[in-house]
Amino acid sequence: MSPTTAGNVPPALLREFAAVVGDAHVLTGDASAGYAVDWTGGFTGQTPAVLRPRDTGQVAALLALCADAGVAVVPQGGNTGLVGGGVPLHGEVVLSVARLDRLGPVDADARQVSAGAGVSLQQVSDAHTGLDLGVFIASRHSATVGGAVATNAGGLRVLRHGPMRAQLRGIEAVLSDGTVLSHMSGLVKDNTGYDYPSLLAGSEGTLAVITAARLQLVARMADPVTVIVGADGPGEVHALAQHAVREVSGLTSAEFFTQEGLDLLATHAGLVPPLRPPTPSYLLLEAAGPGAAEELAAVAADRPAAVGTGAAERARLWAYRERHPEAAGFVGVPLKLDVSVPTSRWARLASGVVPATAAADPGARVIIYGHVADGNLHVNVVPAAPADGRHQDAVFSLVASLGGSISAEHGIGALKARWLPLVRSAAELDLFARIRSALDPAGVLNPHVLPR
Ligand code: 2HG
Ligand code: ZN
Repeated sequence: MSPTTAGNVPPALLREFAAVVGDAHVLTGDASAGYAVDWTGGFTGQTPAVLRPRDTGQVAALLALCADAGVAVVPQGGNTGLVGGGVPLHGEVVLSVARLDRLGPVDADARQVSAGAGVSLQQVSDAHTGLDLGVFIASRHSATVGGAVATNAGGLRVLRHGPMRAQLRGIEAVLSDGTVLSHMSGLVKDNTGYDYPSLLAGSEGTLAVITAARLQLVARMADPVTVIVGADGPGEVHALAQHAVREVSGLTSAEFFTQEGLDLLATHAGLVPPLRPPTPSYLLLEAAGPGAAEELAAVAADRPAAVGTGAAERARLWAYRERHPEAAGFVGVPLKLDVSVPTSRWARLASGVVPATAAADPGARVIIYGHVADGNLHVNVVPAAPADGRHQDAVFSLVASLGGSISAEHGIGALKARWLPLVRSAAELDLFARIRSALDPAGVLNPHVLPR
């Protein structure tokens, strides 16, 4: 049976949902609208109901009802995703994990904490004065643990701590038939079978609904220093970033952006440029610990630079990079293309992607920025020509020719499913489909994300 779509949820099933979570937590009509559109406004769907369970038992009961009825479900966290993977584009029921918001005590010896899927990343970060979450993303106040694990979120400190999967020491999740899986002891050494928490990280809601995670924490940064260095272009940014990776022992971030993005932020968000005169490209570096300021100064050498040490000054410098996701949105609805290549080819990608996009759509506005030490570039395109796939064709072909990936940290979602064969073999896609049908035989979990 193929899963049910929009409007086809019978009233009797809505009553069964309400018997599990209470009437107040089955949202329909206008109350559900905010859950059906993504942050960019680029993905708008519709849903017969938004379900807001309070605990894992309720998630299990709801999923069992949906699987029995063949009703498709889109799990949703903070709804900060950028590839349409968390919104009901085909009339699915939305299962919001927002109310799974229990944050356990921090185990200071293990440096770990258990967090419900609805806890925000900022709340995890705030859980202990001396410890922090290794994953740091601009949407951390809204993005949830469940969504960040499900998409294997990356962000601004991956070069130091890795993505969300690397923070994962255990998971609790519910399969589509209502089976609860729990492995939350957080043991560092535990070779007792398949590492399914790792498999669920990055599964984009297609294999199970993540209800909680056991997370490794890292030492909070001591005396961080932030610097923005002006550069001629991607080649120089890459060389400077590599220098920093080699020589700055406490390096946590190496972030790239351009004058085009800054111009938009200056015009539409009132940001005062960080350096005068402006330069074509910028590299933001952050490091912590003894000697950080001197080591960063040695990388910047005699280039134009702005330095921040106190919290307010660092926040001011970070705003130039952290507000870049908003920049393209000031002039249209952007396509958010998140790609990566081997780090040594990053400058070729950054220099080639704007002309490649212009060849497909000369009027398109293209803003690039990203995580240079990870080989990860964000290509934000505001199309002038119809957004019929030509922009993805142009960008993803270049990426594939450089041996790269069409999704570095945002996932495949609805935006990129069509292009997955560019970077994954038929044998791999077949394996994905076999894993998927083993875990979700009813085919109800996010059926339009990733290939079946
Ligand atoms: C970032 O690095 C995020 O700021 C968002 O991954 C990127 O909006 C985007 O394209
Ligand atoms: Zn990013």
